Amino acid sequence: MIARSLSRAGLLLLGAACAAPGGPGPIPQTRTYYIAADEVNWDYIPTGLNQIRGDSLQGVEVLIGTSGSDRIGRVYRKALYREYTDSTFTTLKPRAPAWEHLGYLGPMIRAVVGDTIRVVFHNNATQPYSVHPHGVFYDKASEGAGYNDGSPTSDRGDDGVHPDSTYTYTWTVPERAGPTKEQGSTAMWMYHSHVNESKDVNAGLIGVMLITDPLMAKADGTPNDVDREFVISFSEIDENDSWYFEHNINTFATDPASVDRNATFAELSYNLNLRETMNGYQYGHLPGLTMKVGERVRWYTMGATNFEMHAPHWHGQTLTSRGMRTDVLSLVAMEMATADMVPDNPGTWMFHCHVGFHFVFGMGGMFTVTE
Ligand SMILES: [Cu+2]
Repeated sequence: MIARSLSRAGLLLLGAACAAPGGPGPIPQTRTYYIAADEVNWDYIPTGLNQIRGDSLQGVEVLIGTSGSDRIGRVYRKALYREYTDSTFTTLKPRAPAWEHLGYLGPMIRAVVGDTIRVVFHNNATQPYSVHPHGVFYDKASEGAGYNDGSPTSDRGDDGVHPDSTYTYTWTVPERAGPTKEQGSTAMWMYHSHVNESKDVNAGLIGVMLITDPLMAKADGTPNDVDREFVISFSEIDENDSWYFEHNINTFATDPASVDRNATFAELSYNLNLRETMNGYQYGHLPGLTMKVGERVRWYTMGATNFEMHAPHWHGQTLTSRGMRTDVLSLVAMEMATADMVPDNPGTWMFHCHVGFHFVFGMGGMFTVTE
C-alpha cells in the first residue's frame, strides 16, 4: 500500500512538471464507464459475399454464410458489452468512427497509470454475467469471478450480476498495469465475463483496455507518440458453446429438429458454428481500417478463449514487435501482441490469419493506406 501511495505521489509530481498549461495532463482521475450486457443479433457476414475475393460465397463458405434446414447461417443471437451515456442505461453512447472496427468487442476502456477505472455494469441479458479485467488492480469485490477463494458474501456481488441488476466494479491502475519501457507508451489488456468463462465469452462478452504511460499521455489519455490505433481480436467464436446455441438453432435453422446438437469437433456441422473472425467479422467485412502513409500506427491484437492459434499477417508493410521487424505475429488463447507500423505503401491490402483453416473459414480482412 505504501509503495502504491508513493508511486501515485510520484506521478502527481511528474504530472505537475509535465502537464501542458491549462491541461490536466497525467494528473490521476477516475474514469467511469457505463456498460451493459445486451442481447442482440449479430451478422458475421453483413453483405453475404466474400469481400476479399469480391465474389459470392463458394463451397464451404455457402454453408457458413447461409442458413438452412440443419444449419444456422451468418446471424446469431449474442450478448455484447455496449456503452451507455449514463447510469439510466437508456441511451447508447455512439461509437466514434475511429473505433468502428471494434465490431462485436465491447467499448474501449482507456486509462492512464495512476487513474481509477469505474465500470457501472448493468445486465440487460437473460443470464448472470460479470466483468473480469486483466492486468489492472482489483480486490475480491471487483474481480468479476466467483470460486472457492474464501471470499465473504459481501465480496461476492461481482461474481455474477443477475438479469436487470447493476453492479459497480472499481479497478486501480498501478504501474504494473502500464507499459514497460520496452513496450513504449501503452499496454493492452482485456476484460470479459467470467461467470462461465467459456460460454460467456463465446456468447460475445469481451472487450479491450488500453493503459497509457502518464509521461506519454495526452489530456484525453491517448498516447502522444501514436497517430492511429487499431484493436483486432482474432476470435475463434465457438457458437456451439454459447448460452444462445439452442436459441439460435430454433430461430435460424429452418428445421431445428434436424440439427445435430451433439456433433464433435471433427465434424463439419460443428465447425460451421466455429466462427473464425476478426472482431466478429468474416470474409473481409471488418470495417474502418484506414490510415495514411507516414502515420504512426499501433496495432493491438489478441486471441479469444477457444483452441486459439493465430498468425496475424499484414500484406504490403512491415511492423516492429517485441524488438523485431516482422509482418506476422503469433497469438495463443487470450494472448495479446502489439506491433507498430509506419505505412509506406499505399493501397488496399489483405490482413488475415495465416493459419490455413482459419483463413478458409473466414478469418480475413483488408486495410487501406492512402497517400
Ligand atoms: Cu487463426
